[in-house]
Amino acid sequence: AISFDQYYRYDEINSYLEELAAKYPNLVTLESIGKSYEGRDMVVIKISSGGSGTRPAILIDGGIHAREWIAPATALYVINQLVENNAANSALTDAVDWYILPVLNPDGYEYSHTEDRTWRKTVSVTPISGCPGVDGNRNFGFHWNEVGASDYPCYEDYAGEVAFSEIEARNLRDFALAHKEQIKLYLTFYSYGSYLLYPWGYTSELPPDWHTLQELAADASLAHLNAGGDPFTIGSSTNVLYAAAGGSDDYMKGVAGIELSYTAELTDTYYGFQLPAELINETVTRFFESVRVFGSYVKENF
Ligand code: 0X9
Repeated sequence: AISFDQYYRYDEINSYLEELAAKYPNLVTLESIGKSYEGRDMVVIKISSGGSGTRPAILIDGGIHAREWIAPATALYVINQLVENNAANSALTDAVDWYILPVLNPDGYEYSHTEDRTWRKTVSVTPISGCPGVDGNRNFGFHWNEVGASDYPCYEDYAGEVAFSEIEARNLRDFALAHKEQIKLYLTFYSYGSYLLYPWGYTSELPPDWHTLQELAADASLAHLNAGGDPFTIGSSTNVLYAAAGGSDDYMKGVAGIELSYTAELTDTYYGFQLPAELINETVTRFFESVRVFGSYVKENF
């Protein structure tokens, strides 16, 4: 059985998803959205109690940055709760569908386990030998490479030679565009620093519906606080963190037209990227209370 006191390898995560699909065929289906650069299947789990694809949906991913291990762990916990604890959480699945991709950068995730714990980027070949990898969250094609990104392959925030140079970003893009009518909220997991961010990351200007984005984030943050978690710093990426274009969050709102788009920077700053495994459980259970708030909002408003 799965537990939340350890970090899992990519194969273990996918085995768990397969186990769920076999055990809960009425609730769970798996879809490979394509292969990663090194040929790993990128698996989205769809959690749906019915409705033939007509219900509003939430798209969640984690782990575009390899070293941010708490991100896939949190996505996995959301899956675990929606599926294996569905009796208690059925209100979240009775009118909303969930698409969850726990590891958006599987090659980098594995590399961070086997070679370099601090790896952030993908692992693709770049024009400079010895400097592989693109920052996946600078690679999306909306105001690409305008600010907070680098042209130099050796840098951590290298945007890539062109927008969507990375197959992982293209796979997520294509999946999101194929389901854009259905998806009402996008939530992407990162660490660290306890932020709940909404667009834009490419400009300090705010989207016209920023008030809705802000209020929903405040509700989600309050639920996290009430569960014993830290309050999140809430605001647009540019205004409360830094300007950085080419993020998946901006793309989902700006191009895919998904109204509600959030980046969650999980955990405080003390341990940085290397959150000890003993702290996974409290981190994911607290954040699940925020996920509940997002789920109820989509259920009630779409
Ligand atoms: O820089 C990032 O990609 C994210 N922070 S992290 O330290 N985990 O790498 C924040 C991304 C916020 N969204 C956009 N700038 N679009």
